[in-house]
Amino acid sequence: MLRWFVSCVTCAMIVGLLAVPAALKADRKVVFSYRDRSGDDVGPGTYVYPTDDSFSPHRRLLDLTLFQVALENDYIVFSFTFGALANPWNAPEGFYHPRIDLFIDSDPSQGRTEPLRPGPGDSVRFDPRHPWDMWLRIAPWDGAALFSYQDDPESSGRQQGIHVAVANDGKTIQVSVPQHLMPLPQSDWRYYVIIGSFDALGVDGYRQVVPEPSRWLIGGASEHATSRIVDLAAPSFGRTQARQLNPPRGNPIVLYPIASPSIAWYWPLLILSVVMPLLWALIRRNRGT
Ligand SMILES: [Ca+2]
Repeated sequence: MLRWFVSCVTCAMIVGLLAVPAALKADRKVVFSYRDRSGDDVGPGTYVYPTDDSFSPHRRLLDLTLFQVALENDYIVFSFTFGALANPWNAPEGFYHPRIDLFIDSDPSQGRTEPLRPGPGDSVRFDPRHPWDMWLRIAPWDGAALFSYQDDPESSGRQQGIHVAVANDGKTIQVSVPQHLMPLPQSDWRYYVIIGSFDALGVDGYRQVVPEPSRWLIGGASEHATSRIVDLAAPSFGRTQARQLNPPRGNPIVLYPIASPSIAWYWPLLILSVVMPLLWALIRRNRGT
């Protein structure tokens, strides 16, 4: 009976592993997908939207719910889905509120552990094990550009050929980067997805966060380690958004990247595939068969 059970589990694992590539067969090939928690557009837990009517309904406009990376024709398409999008000032890209930074660690042997510019926050740092080497800056009014970690902070980055638009669902920002501007995404790439509130007059386009909200400023800042990050792609357990954005007093904010779901998904299977046969052998030995 036990042997039959172990055989079934092993077969299920093999079928599951084979099924993953088959699911990706489409014109647009999704190579990375990450669902972020809904309703956590509150930074470390205390942030509230500015009070001006242009931020109505004062929630969900900066709430990342899904991040995807896909290959389509000659482009790498980065998609950021929000609880809602609005365009009260008629930006040509079709959205106004989100100010998105995507930092990519494609090669752990090189990169930076702090942002090229202090937009996300003066004390924001990145996991030293995963320094970023590419930065995709996204903002309305032609604010999208691709940078390398070796660029000068005053550099304008690479903008030519990058397209930014809102998808038909009305709540997804799609950024298409020509494949000649960056290498093809690999399964071991790590991503830092940072969401702030766009402000043309802010620090690199990030709206300021202060203790009390005002017509144009976000409220809820604490006395220490305040960032301008309203939402962050982060797990619901362990290194959560609240935990990353609330460091112990006197310490910098350290961000941790999200990894390919395939890596996270395979680990339990690999462990199971080792543990189950060992368990089976142990039981057989104790039974003396
Ligand atoms: Ca979210």
